[in-house]
Amino acid sequence: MRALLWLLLVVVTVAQAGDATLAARDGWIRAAPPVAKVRAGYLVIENRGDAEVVLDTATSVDFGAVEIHEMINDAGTMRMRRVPELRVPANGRVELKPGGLHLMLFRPQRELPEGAEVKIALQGPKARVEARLLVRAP
Ligand SMILES: [Cu+2]
Repeated sequence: MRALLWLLLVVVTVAQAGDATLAARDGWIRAAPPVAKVRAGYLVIENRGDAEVVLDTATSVDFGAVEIHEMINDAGTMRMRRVPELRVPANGRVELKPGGLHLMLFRPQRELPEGAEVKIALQGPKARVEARLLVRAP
């Protein structure tokens, strides 16, 4: 029975990993001094499916919390604010880049010098994608 459960778990995991609708690429995190408690992360998410995909949760074992943010021009001053979700259009993409949408990475759980790589998972009600982000200078 236990072996069967284990097998089921493997099958479910493979099924998730095999979902090729979404792809994440060009992921990076802005290099910062080791004392930095917050980092900014960027990436491109592509949707090869025929339906819009919503992603509303981001997690990483390397950070205490991950939020989706955007920069807004508030009467001439650039500010950022949390957004509830990312919408990746059908057969399209969403770009997280400096000055726009980004991931806000709180409380690093380990040292992240230039060259380090972290994994981040983005998830929504019907989709999930994993991204690798490389720490580097802009
Ligand atoms: Cu932010």
